Amino acid sequence: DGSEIVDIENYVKANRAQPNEKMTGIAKRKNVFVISFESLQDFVINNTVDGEAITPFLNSLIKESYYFPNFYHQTGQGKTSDSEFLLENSLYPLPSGAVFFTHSQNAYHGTPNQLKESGYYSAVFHANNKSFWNRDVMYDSLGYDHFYDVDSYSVTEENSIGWGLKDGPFFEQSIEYLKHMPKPFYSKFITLTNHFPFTLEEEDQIIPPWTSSSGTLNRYFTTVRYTDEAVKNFFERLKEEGLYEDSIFILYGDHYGISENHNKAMSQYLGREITPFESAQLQKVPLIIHIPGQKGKVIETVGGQIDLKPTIFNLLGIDLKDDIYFGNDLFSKEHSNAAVFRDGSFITKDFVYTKDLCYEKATGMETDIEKCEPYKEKTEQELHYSDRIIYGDLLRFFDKNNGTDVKVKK
Ligand code: GP9
Ligand code: MN
Repeated sequence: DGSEIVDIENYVKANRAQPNEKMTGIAKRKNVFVISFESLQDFVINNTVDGEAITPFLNSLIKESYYFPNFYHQTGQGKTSDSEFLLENSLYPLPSGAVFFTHSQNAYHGTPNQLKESGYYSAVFHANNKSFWNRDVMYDSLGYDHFYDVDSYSVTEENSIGWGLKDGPFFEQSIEYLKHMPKPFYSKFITLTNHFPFTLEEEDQIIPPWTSSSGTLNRYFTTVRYTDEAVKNFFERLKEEGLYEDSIFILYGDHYGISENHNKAMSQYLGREITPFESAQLQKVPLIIHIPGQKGKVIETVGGQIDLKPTIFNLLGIDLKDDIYFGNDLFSKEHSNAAVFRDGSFITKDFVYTKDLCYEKATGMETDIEKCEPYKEKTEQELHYSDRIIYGDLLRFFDKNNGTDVKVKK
């Protein structure tokens, strides 16, 4: 029924952080580039392997961007699609299965739909089959105007590896479409080369694979380095085409790339044991918000992909008002400074809760479970409410959004 939505409405209202007013509208009517980096974890940022920088371009971009070193992925079995779901709705993906498959026909207040009311055109760029992760259906529900899928790209044996078109030609071929795109636009680019099993031909290897016992981790550094270069070239091309100045760039990792099966090699690389406490911290993915003309700043707030949408909307100066969403503006002083994982684990400023144990963040030492208890209850409540919205298709009872005409299906 519709009454459950009232409880949820009250919960999100009570947990709403006032967005940072200094940031409100600083990117008003700018084009938005979201770049979702396949399997990019934060530990490679500002780091080296055998003396070579792994992400030299991102490292330099960070110096002129807002960088969030305590930002976490919150995905489940839906992997990339879950990160997209978090981005577009500020709702959590499901505890099992992929919401892109199981609930693609629900009523959503997707970012593309909502931005339409402010005159934005929206497009996704991803060189895979359109039906992978049921994207073609879900993108309609979210309100995307166009999906540049694999059929929009010239894919040959030479320009492909592993999952398909390499990131270099992917970005290069996207330029032509961008040149003719109605403005302002909201665009999302999903990279592919840095996907397990992280294969790359020798001629594309800017740094060689590492030498640990895990071939997966060894190759990972090489494919991350490749994608970093591809994005560097993309930025150069955007500048050449006059598409850079009037735009903002939201770059983030979609989820982990190196699973716990590679703990031995990871521990060799990081020089410390990979405990459950460390494993939780390894779920950090980079978040870089680049606004041309703005100085660089590191923002230590603990947050996650659930926060992307309200953060972006505040930068664009579009008020989400009383809409139902669980994230908060990452620039807000009132942000809870916490990130909830899909399995019920969570990280706050002071604690890490994972595998039924509570750890002190500063020391990594196990501590009284009571210290984590209040956050544990809130985490469970929040995940439960988000799940209820999806299972009950509850947003169909709730079409309030900023007084705008959000499409409500059925
Ligand atoms: C597939 C790409 C990778 O199109 O998004 O998906 P993943 O396996 O990471 O979910
Ligand atoms: Mn992925």
